[in-house]
This record gives sequence, C-alpha cells and structure tokens, in this order.
Amino acid sequence: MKEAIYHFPTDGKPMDCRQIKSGHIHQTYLITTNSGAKYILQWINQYVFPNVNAIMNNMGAISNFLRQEQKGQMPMIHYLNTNEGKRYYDDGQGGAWRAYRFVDNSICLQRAERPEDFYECARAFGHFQYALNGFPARELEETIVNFHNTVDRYRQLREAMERDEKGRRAQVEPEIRFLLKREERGCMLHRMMEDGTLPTRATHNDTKINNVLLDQNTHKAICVIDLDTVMPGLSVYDFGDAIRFGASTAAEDETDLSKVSLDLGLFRVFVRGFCEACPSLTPGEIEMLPQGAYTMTLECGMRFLTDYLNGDKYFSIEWEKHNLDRAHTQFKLVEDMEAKWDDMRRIVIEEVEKLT
Ligand code: GN1
Ligand code: MG
Repeated sequence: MKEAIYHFPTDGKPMDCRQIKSGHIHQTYLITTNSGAKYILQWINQYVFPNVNAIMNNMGAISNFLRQEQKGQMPMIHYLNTNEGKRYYDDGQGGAWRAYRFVDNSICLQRAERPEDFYECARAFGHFQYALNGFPARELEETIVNFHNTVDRYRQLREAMERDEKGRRAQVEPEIRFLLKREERGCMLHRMMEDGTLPTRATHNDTKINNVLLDQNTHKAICVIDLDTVMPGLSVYDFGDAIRFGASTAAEDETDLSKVSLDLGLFRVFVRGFCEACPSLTPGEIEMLPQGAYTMTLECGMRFLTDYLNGDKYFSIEWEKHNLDRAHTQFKLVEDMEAKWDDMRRIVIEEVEKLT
C-alpha cells in the first residue's frame, strides 16, 4: 500500500492498491478500501511539473468557473484535501501526491473500440473548449512553460543535438533532417497565435482519448480528466492532439510502421463531434484544424526524439528505444497527413457545412 493514501480522508480502510499503467508522466494507483470505496492516488512528476501549486491552483480556478457557468451540468474530478487541509500531500522525500474518488462505472479507452467512442471524446473536448470560452485564459499559470511552442521545441531539439548526452545523435540523422525540413510549417500556428490571427484560449493541451472518462455500459462521455496542462493555447492544438493519438490506426509505440496511418473515417467523426460541441470556433480556427493535427503530430515526434537524445528523462519508457519508436510512428503519421492533406481539408469543409 502506498503510505500517501493514509493522508487522505477515505471512506473505509485502504485494503488494496494496484498501479494503472496509462500515462507517461505521473504514477497512478487505484486504491480500494474495506467498504468498497475506490480512489485514484497519483504521484506527481515534479521533474515535468516543478510547480505543483500552479497545477492545483489552475485546476481549482477551472473547476470553480465551470461549476458556476455550467450550473453543475459538467461533471469534474474533485481532488480531496489531505487530512492536514492541503491540496496535495508532500511526503518529505521530494514526492507530491493527490487523490480523488474514483468515478463509479467509468472507463478510459486507449483506443476507440467503435467510431462512436471517438465521437464521444470529440464532443467532450469540444464542449470543454466551449465551456471555457469566457474564461480569462491569461490568468492561468503556465504549468509547463512553452509547452506547445514549436519554435521553442525546435530550440530544445537543437540543444539536445549539440549536447548529444548519450552519443545517440549519429544514429538519428535522418530523423533530424525530417524535422528540420518541416520547421517552417511546424512553426506556422505558433506565429499565428503570436500575431493574433488565431485567438489565445484556455485549452486542455493533452487531449488523448484516454483523458476522457466514459460510462462503462453506455460509452457516453462522463468528463474530461488530466487538467494539469490546461493553459493558454490554441483550440486547434486540442483538436490536433486528439487526432494525432486517436485517429491513428496503430498505437503510439507500434514498431511495425506499415500499420500506422491516419484513419480518415475517425478524422471525420472527430471533426463532427468537436465542431458540433464547440460553436465558438472562428472560421480561421476551423480552417486551421488540419494544420493543428499536423503540428501536434510533428511536435510530439520531435519531443520523443529530443527526449531520446537527452537520455529519456521526460517520458517513462519500457525499452531502450521506446522514445525513438514513438518518434517514428509520429513521423509516419505526419507523412500520411501530407499525402491525405486535400482529403483532410475537404472533410472539414463538408462536416462544417452540415452544421449550418
Ligand atoms: C504525455 O501523461 P500523458 O500520457 O497523458 C504528455 C503529452 C504527450 C503524451 C504522449 C505533461 O501525456 O504532452 O502528448 O504524453 N504530457 C505531458 O503520449 O508532457
Ligand atoms: Mg493523461
């Protein structure tokens, strides 16, 4: 049993603890008590999130706003205060822990079992974006500075190349060339955010399908989770990151690249759900949805490659080349998006026309 759970007010005595292997950053445990109550206990990765107060404050501000604006219509996770009245438990050895009551009958999927599952996620993330329309985005603390700033991601890549800490650079020259060739296009959206062509909004920034809880019986969306990276950002990044992960025909770390491509059927379903649920998108944002998918995929591949060069400090890995394998799937997807570009644009136009 993780000792940290005893610092939270649980209903019953904690009896069972099992690790949930889903995210790449925090460590997550499902705790069951002798009264049958279930809790999620999370160890917060402070290498990635050095400012734990900032993530907990952002979360509090967003939850309060949504509770008022949505009049309780939008379920949210509630973190428990510790027995000492703090938002998280500091174990005195560099570890920060938080806990919340497990949402009964909920599941999260690593991939859509049916297109309807992906549609539900699209609606959940679209609605989240729409509900935060009036939220003062700039009041949020940047929990990870320059998180989706691709200009800075290229800078970090170059830094990693120069340091070449693990002597891995020579084996990834083709991957580096792949990225450098696409730098201008990869930085385009960031420039549009800077010059105000696209509005800065409060966005989720980590819109993988497994960050939506679904009802285990009906597969209807219950709520969006993992709000650690809610920060000022672009709506098309939220759209794009969801496509990158959920509309791929294979897992993020698939080693057989012939299995990796963009599923245009799933792409269409997500466009539909996201745009239906988020009527606040401007024509400029809608036009840039495909580019959002492209940028997020390129950026994520770059982040995996950079971490591989740095010696895998950021993303947890299960095998030596795990991050490199992940980078390869992202690059394969980028190429596939280039090939399917006209279709992606056409699908967005067709789906948005149906709405009006
Ligand atoms: C991380 O923790 P998780 O698995 O939800 C990462 C995302 C990446 C994703 C890639 C804070 O998300 O940005 O897109 O892995 N989160 C952070 O799977 O860096
Ligand atoms: Mg997550």
